[in-house]
Amino acid sequence: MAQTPQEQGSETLSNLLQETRRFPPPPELAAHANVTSDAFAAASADPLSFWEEQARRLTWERSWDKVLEWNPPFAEWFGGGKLNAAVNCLDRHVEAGLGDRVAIHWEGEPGDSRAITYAQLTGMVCQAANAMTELGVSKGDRVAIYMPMIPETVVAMLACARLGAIHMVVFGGFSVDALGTRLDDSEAKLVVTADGGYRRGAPSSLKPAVDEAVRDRPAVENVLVVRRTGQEIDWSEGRDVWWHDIVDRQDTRHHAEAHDAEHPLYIMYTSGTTAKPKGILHTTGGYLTQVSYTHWAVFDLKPESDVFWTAADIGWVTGHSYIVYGPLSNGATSVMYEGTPDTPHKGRFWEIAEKYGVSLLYMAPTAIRTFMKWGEDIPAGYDLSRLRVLGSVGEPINPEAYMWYRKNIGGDRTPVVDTWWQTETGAIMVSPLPGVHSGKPGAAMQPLPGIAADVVDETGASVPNGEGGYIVVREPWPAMLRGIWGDPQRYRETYWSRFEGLYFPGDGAKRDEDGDFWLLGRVDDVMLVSGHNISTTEVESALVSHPSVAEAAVVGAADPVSGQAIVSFVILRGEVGNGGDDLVSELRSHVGASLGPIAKPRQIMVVPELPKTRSGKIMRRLLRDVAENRQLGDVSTLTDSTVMDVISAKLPNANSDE
Ligand code: 6R9
Repeated sequence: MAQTPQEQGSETLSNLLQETRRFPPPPELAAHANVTSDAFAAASADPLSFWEEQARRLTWERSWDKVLEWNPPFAEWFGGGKLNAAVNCLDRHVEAGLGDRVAIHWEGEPGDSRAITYAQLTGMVCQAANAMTELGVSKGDRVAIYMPMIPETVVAMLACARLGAIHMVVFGGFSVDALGTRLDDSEAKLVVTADGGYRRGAPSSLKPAVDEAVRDRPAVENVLVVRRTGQEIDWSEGRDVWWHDIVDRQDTRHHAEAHDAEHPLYIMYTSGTTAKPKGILHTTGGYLTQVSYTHWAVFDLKPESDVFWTAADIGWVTGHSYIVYGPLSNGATSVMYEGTPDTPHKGRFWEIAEKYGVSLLYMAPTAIRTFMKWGEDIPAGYDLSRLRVLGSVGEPINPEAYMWYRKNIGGDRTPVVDTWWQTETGAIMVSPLPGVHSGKPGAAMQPLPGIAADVVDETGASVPNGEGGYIVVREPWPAMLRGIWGDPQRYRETYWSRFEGLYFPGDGAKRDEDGDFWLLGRVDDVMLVSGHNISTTEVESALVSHPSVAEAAVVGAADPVSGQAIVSFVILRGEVGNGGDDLVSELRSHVGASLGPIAKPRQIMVVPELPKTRSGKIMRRLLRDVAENRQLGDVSTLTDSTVMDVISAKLPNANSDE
């Protein structure tokens, strides 16, 4: 018999792996933590005063008249206030005497490196702002940035912020089509790019994709090109301008105008599952307030002594908030790395962490699982003793990956903060605080102070402890998206129509017996097998907890008998070879033993790679296409579009027990 939604919700929860391990904050960290448990009570008693206090961590040219103006679903934070995001990230630190502090330790993939101080970065950003002005960019214009991970990318973003131009960074791995649709939607007039960047030990070109995308798009007036690799490129006289020709000759001073708190700062496109990508709009004052606060609070940042590293791409919102705006607004010293983790060897990340004495590290579970696959001997060869806090973002972190990260990277000593948020939320929303919470492997724990996140059932009512449902946000928050670029109706429909008056992120969650949050992935990914709700995350975690499995992706495929059947794709750990003849049946039993027989996959295929986005999220819709023998959908936002060919080619003799 069909279940009620409530029954389905709590059942999703009851399937979860039992997790009883707890890791209290290290006493030394707790004793000096930036944020203690008092913050929660203070913030919930008066959230608006709490956010005002955080806004005062920034420098405003004019203070706000009103903290929040809320006309659901449209919010205005700090209305009447004026500030410049670039000044907050740069000039004010120089004025405070920190000009000689390193802002960015940049490491190129071939081994070249640059240490850029706050004074130098300020000068570079002023020069770029002057150059963009010369190219006719002014306040409100859109500027596309299609770049490798080099300092000029940060410089270009901050130059836009300085001018009040709206930046739109497109991940350098995206296809011509993906770039083109974003140029159309944002009507960008300038594209900043490079000849190429280094990836996997070789120059990888960028300029040809821009040439192709811009060919039929006369709205783009100029292409500003950084020389990074020295590759041969085509040149369009009059349109293309070398960065070193125009930027380097500019004045290193630039007078920055203060912009309204609600002035747009950037657009970031998220692909969603179908149709046209959504241009998520972020504005200045509220965004910077929450990004700055969360970076300081969640990582317990001590800017005078910590070295922070977000090992993620700048074309992902994580790069915007925690490579650029969070660390720089806090005056932190950050590491930025251009290339891939296995070039020229699999210890590259740990070599970099050792070289710069990284103390706070932030990365995605997909990277952690890759390191698990390569084996613990690799990080064991480096001195990682400076690390104090490890962060995770982008997907639910499987308990197994959490334990591996904590033990092999964190020396069994560092807290792991599993941070839940989205492009749309702009900044971290749910996360443990390293000096407050006893971490649970796989749990995002609690909404941060000032954030009214909740777990609700189908009707929008809070679920009691011990039950599952949907994560929602009940009150506006400073870094929330202000809309979808050019499409207010889609903004309402996508985020505000599922539950009356509540923001709906689209993720499933459970609240455990202690009231702590566990994120279960996208609601669209929840499978309905013989009338039972099973989350893909849980089956994946069960598979990853088997010693032979490094990564797993699970989808529900149409099945004549059970409605949906569970189909799994697994990547094996390096040391197990092909895993042996009995591997598939062994894995099925392993899942059955962890989660119950209903969760046993119908099919398990061993694959060499999985299709992923720039942030390492598995594109399950493509795997569903494969599992249901359909033509593949849009692959333009895959980091590596050849992966699907490899998987499809494997299918006829797939390692299945069917
Ligand atoms: C920051 C970012 C957002 C989606 C989000 C959720 C998933 C992110 C997570 C997580 C479980 C975490 N997600 N962090 N799921 N635990 N700690 O990733 O933004 O690329 O927009 O993706 O990522 O499904 O809804 P974005």
